[in-house]
Parts: sequence; structure tokens; C-alpha cells
Amino acid sequence: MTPIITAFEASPDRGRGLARDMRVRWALEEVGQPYEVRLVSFTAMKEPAHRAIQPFGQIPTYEEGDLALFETGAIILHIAQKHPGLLPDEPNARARAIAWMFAAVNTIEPPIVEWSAAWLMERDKPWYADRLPMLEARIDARIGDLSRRLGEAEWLDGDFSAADVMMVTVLRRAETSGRLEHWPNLPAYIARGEARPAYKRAFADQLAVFTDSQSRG
Ligand code: GTB
Repeated sequence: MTPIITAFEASPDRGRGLARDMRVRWALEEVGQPYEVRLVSFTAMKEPAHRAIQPFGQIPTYEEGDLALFETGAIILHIAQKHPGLLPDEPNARARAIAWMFAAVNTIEPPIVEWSAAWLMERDKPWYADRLPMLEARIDARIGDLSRRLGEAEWLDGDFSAADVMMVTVLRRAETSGRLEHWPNLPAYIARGEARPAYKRAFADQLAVFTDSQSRG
């Protein structure tokens, strides 16, 4: 059964692979599972048909036969449990990889999203300049700890896993903040993820969607 995911019809990131369908595409490419993409507009996303599978009216979603899933953490965990290659077989190592998946979305992603949302929606407001140092300090606290823990390791915990799919895609969203440059092992970690053939295929596919949307006008 070919899974179907949803993605932005025309992503506001202009094909930079920052929208969260990117991480699902990457996971599917890593395990060699072909998939289809249903593109949705901002209007369609908020309509009952889409909310029936994504209660918050967001992308991405994942449908496979009778199963409909939302939340990228849950989607990628499902993919990793269904296919070999994204989680270790040894139970303790598997549990640790899953813990890192949660760390990516629950500990690292929130301050990055908060900074990003402020930049998008508040940067012309009078309070933005006062708020920015606090937002940056929150990112720094988390990614500083992450950087120290990663050290010179290639991946978060042993072999490449679903945890790295989550963490690399979460960190990419912080690249334009300039904060990652203070911890050079993190840009290097992102670059290792981006160098994977599966990442490159996923990136090219989401970019093609954006390019097509622009050529249609
Ligand atoms: N917790 C959910 C998950 O992990 O699946 C979050 C899903 C989510 O935030 N989806 C966003 C969405 O549908 C798209 S990815 N937003 C529309 C809405 O909420 O109405 C977030 C995103 C959007 C745009 C950029 N960008 O332009 O750089 C980056 C990331």
C-alpha cells in the first residue's frame, strides 16, 4: 500500500525544505518506501475534510490504508517501526533513539519555532529588539547543550536513525538565526544529514513542488 502524505501546494519557505513534510519525505526515502503527495492549499487545510485527519488544520499528514496519522514525530516513528533502517534492533538503543526523537520536537524545536515566529510576525514591532536577546538565549541554552552532547560524534546515538532525521530537520530551521555558528559541530552535523542520498531526493522532490507552483503562476 503506497502511503499518501500532504504538503503545502506552495510552501511559504519557497522550496527551502523547512516545512515539516520534508522530514517525512526524508524518512520515507531512507527506508525506500515510495509515497504519493497530496498538495493542499491554506484554505483546504482548514476545511473539515483535512481536519478529519489533522485536527489542527496543518500539514503534513500520512495516510496508509485505514490508518491516518498526524504529528511528524508519530508519523516518523510509525515509518521507523514498520521498516528496517531507521531504529536500532537492540531494545535499549531503540528506546534511546526514540528519546532523541522526542528531544528534537519537545526540547530543541520549541525555542527555534518561537524565535522563527517572532521574526516572521513581530520583527516590525517596537518590542522586537528588546525581546530578541531573550529568544536567542533560549535557543543558545538548548543547542549549546546539544552541541556538547554531540561532541565529535557523527550521529546522536550510534548509527544514523530516525532521531537524526528529526534533529537535523529541526536544526535547519535555526540556520538563519545565526546561532548555530557558535557551535561548529552542529552545522557539520546538519551537513552530514544533507549529504545523504535520501535527504537529497526528498529535498529535490519538495523543491520541485514549489518550482511547479511558481511556473503555474
Ligand atoms: N507539530 C506538528 C507536526 O510536527 O506535524 C506541526 C505541524 C506544522 O506546524 N505544520 C505547519 C502548518 O501546517 C507547516 S510546517 N502550518 C499551517 C498552519 O498552522 O495553519 C511549519 C513551517 C511553515 C513554514 C516554514 N517556512 O516558511 O519557513 C517553516 C516551517
